[in-house]
Amino acid sequence: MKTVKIIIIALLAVVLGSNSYAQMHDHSKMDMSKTNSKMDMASTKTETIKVWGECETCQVTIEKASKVDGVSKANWDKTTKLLTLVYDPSKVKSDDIQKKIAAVGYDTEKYKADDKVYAKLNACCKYERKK
Ligand SMILES: [Cu+2]
Repeated sequence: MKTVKIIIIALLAVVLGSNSYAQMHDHSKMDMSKTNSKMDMASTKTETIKVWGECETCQVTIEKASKVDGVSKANWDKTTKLLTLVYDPSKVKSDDIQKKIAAVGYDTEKYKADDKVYAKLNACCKYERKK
């Protein structure tokens, strides 16, 4: 009985594992076409802006701050420091999103975070500030 359970669990793990892999795989493939069709339909804009930051905590904070009304996608890469935004320009402006990010302590291309807010960031998040 015990062995059966183990086999079932092992099988489940394999099935689930390959499933999520397939989904991830499909997702990346579909992503391009999705973005394109979305652009045609709802006239969304894809924009990449530089946002200064350090780690995963920064990523969470930056992406959370970016997701204002009209933003359908916000992905920040801690290595490249690039934030990819997909948003509806009729609802929100890039500047508004950048202001939100600056408000939580992160410098963007156009807006600088308040020194006081920056000072309150976690030690690991103290990125090197732009001049
Ligand atoms: Cu951080």
